[in-house]
Formats: sequence, C-alpha cells, structure tokens
Amino acid sequence: MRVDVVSIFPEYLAPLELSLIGKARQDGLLDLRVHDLRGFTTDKHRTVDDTPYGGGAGMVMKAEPWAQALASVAAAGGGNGAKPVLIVPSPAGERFTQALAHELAEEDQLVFACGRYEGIDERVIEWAAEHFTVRPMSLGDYVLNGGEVAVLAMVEAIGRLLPGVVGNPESLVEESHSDGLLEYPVYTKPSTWRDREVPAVLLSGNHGKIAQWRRHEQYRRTAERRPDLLEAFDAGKLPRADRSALYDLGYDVVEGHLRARPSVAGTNGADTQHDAEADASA
Ligand code: 6GU
Repeated sequence: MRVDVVSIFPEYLAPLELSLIGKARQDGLLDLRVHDLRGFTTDKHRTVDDTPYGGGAGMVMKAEPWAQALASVAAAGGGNGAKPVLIVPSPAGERFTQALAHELAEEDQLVFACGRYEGIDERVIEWAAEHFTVRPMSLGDYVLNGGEVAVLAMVEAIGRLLPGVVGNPESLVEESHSDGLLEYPVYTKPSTWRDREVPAVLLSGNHGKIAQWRRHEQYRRTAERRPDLLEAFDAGKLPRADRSALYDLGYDVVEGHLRARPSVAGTNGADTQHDAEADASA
C-alpha cells in the first residue's frame, strides 16, 4: 500500500518509523511518504494560511498550496485504475472505526491531508473530489490541534491490517472491536502477584471453560464500559450460556438484538451487578 501524508509539521509523523509500522516500511509492505505542505508554496514566506472570509477567530489554510500538494501525490501514486482515497482528518468528519480501518486497508493508495488552524479552504475539498474519493474522518468527539496525531492513529490502525505486518494474524481476530465487543482481560506469570490471583479457570486447562469465561468477560466489560456496543451487537444465534450471562448483566434478546432490561435502579453500566442480584433474588 502507498500512503502519502501532507503536513506543515512533517516531523510530527516521525513515530511512523518505529515498531510494527516502521518495520512494515522497511519490509516494503507499506510505502509511506511524508510531504511538507510548505514545499508547495511559491512565495518568499512560504505562506500556507490567511484570514477567514466572513470574519471569526483563527486562520484558514490557503487553497493553492493544497491543490499543488495533492495533485503531486495523486500523480506520484501512479493513477492506475481507482482514484486514491483522500482522508481529511477533522472533528467534523465521519467516525473512524475498526470497520473503516479494514475497508481502507484494501485500498492501493491513501492520502492524508493534515489541516491545522481552523481548517482548509472548502473549495480544495470540492476540487479534490475530481481526483480522489474524499473522506473527512474523525477519531472521536473531541478536538485536536491538527490532523497529525489522528493520522498517526489511523495509519497504525490500517497498517497493522496489511498482510504480513502483524506476525501472527490470529492476534487480529481476538481483539477489541473485531467482533463488536471489548476484549477480555489477560494475565501472565506469576499466578499470584501481591496477593492477587489469576482467575482459576485460566489455570484449569479446560479450553471450553476458558473460552466461555472469556466470552462472558467480554460481555461484562462491554456492558459496563460500552453499553452502546451491546445494543448494536448481533445476538441472533447466541448459545444459551451466553444469553444467560447477558440476562444476568441486565440484557434481554429481542428480535436478535440485545435490549437493556428496564429495572428498578437503572438499566446497565455500573449498576448492572447490583441489578442482576436484585433480579436473581426477586
Ligand atoms: Cl481526525 N482531527 C482533529 N483535528 N481533531 C480531531 C480529530 C481529527 N478527531 C477527533 N478530534
């Protein structure tokens, strides 16, 4: 996969030389290039921003340096067949998810346009649609100073899905979000640490029991931390033991979907344990 990142702070992307992603680049699995937006300016001061039309706080990134930079990376990508995907990191974008990471990992070329200040002149985004599939994307509902940190996150999430980047592809299967649930907790030696024991089932050697325990821990954690994920979870073909575990966490299966059961002291989250006990004794 070819990846181009355009930024006024190319040094910000230095961590992509490290660890798994750095190795993927060395191994030729990922051809990642970082470009300095100021290299595409023509004035003496290498100006990339100006005041906003209509007034308001802050500065807006000028259109022409961006058009020059994007045309350059589009041409460098080879232009064979499909348009490259232009990802514009922005808190106003579509939410970046694991599903999107998988989708983007299938592309030949991704281009990331790191905006700073109040953003990029909107006409660039319109113009870019002639050469790219444009996808404004957000990591979540909070504001960063620029797209660079978001690009570090997105390139890592996408890059690790490329064939050969993660040594053991099985580790991609059993991780948070891959099945719509959070990951189960993990433990390593020693089995007793500062008076705390590893859950006994993990030492039992009973692989069926271990798998079931882990599954239930996934439900428990997801109910506590991310009940929104449980409501979206496909619960159509769950084994009885799973339904029962979910019932204890305060969830019914209704038409293949989990529904938080209305209860006395609230529905789910931190109160779940308490509610389950109340239900059991009722
Ligand atoms: Cl992708 N960019 C910026 N600037 N802020 C963000 C973001 C992206 N995602 C969340 N906040």
